[in-house]
Amino acid sequence: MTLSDYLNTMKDRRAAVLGLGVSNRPLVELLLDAGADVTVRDGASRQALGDIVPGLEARGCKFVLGDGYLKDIDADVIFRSPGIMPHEPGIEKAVEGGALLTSEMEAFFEVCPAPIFAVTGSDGKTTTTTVISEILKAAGRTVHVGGNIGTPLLDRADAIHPEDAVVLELSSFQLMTMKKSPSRALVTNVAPNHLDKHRDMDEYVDAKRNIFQNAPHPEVVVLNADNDITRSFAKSAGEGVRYFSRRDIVENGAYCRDGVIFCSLDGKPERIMDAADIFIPGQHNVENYLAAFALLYGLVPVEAMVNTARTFRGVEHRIELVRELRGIRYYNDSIASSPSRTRAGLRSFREKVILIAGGKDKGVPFDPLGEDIVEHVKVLVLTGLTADKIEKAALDAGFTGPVIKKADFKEAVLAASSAAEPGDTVLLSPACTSFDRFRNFAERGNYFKEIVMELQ
Ligand code: UMA
Repeated sequence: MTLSDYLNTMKDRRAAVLGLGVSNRPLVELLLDAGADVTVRDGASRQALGDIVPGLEARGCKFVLGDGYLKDIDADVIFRSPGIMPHEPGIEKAVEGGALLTSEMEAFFEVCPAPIFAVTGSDGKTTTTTVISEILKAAGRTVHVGGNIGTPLLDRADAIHPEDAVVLELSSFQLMTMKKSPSRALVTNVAPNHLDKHRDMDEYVDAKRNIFQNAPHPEVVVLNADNDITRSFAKSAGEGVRYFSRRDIVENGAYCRDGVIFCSLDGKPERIMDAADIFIPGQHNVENYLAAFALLYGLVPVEAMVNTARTFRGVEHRIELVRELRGIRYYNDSIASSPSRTRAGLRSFREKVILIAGGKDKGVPFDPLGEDIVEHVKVLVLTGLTADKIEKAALDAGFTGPVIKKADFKEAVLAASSAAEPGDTVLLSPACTSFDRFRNFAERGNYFKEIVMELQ
């Protein structure tokens, strides 16, 4: 089915769009263009959603906002945002009444003409998703990257060709109600996560498993052999199971032995490269490459895998290694403009880091970030309008390390650098937007890189 076919089925139908965030904004436009009767429901206020509301109202879109936004959903089709759980009573009631529950991502699976390579997992999925897309590009494919990584693709489906490749990062929230499987699927690892949203760990694990469970199964399903939960997925993953492992030799998939990476199919190993030649540092990145290699081995030339690993420097502004100076590594994670993104950034380092955070307040609480600061931060350097709030969250959570506050961004970076010793990691991951001092996160990240490159 093409996107136009899909949208034609929505003409004159009642569509309830739950949540007007990143995923659903382009969807609402498409549905209005298609002549659907659209009602947006969002827990946020009209004021918080901003200018977009009057613009859509002028086009006939209806709104139910604030408390009670999921009450009395009267719709043929419900499009759920990832952050709104399908077991909300209002949604369950509407589904019992005959409404079809779907999402922007599920609609994309219906209409996508190209093979989909989908990645999920508790950690490492963004880097692995990006590495897969880079390898496919190196192999000459036109690649479209989206999903939880931040880009909805539904409105671009018409520009995707069958010979292209689509690489998606999928969260448990997106997978919960998924009814189709991708062409190739990868689960990096599963560890407790998002238990504030999911009813329990089983629901979270089931959501992850749903990346490959729908028939037909993917032709290849890559699982982490070193992770008990994903290893146990093999029995329900169909015929195409491959593994990746840093510990053991695997018959099908990718593994690392004495610092050398091998890929293997039916027990026939091929030497791929030395793990030390992977440009982006850290054992977790060796795992990310093993996972990507296991997914793509046999489909792309080995040369494309090796060249990518040797040269890909990471995603700009996303845990981007800027420089190593006197044994101190500087990372730019300026894209982390919310506490949840900074928490994810912190968790991608094994060692405690020197964190530079702060910026403009979005009104999101910093308390959960406080816990991660206790666990993952050695020295906390704060700058910007939110410095006091982040300090309070860290101290309330029990942080006992040094806190350095500098009003000036450059001084904050220099202070972080002075506090660092050989072997340390300095991470800019602000947990806030940049709008108190910069035009956007890219400007902030570039300025950080400039300061770091000038360090003597
Ligand atoms: N909303 C409600 N009620 C709720 C939750 C949200 O009304 O219970 C409303 C909010 O007011 C907001 C709207 O729903 O206006 C949308 O919010 P959302 O955050 O659910 O969805 P999107 O903005 O569409 O963003 C989602 C992902 N967010 C979540 O899964 C929570 C984004 O991942 C993703 O990049 C985007 O879709 C792209 O399609 C973010 C994330 O933190 C980065 N993901 C989690 C993670 O990576 O750990 C899963």
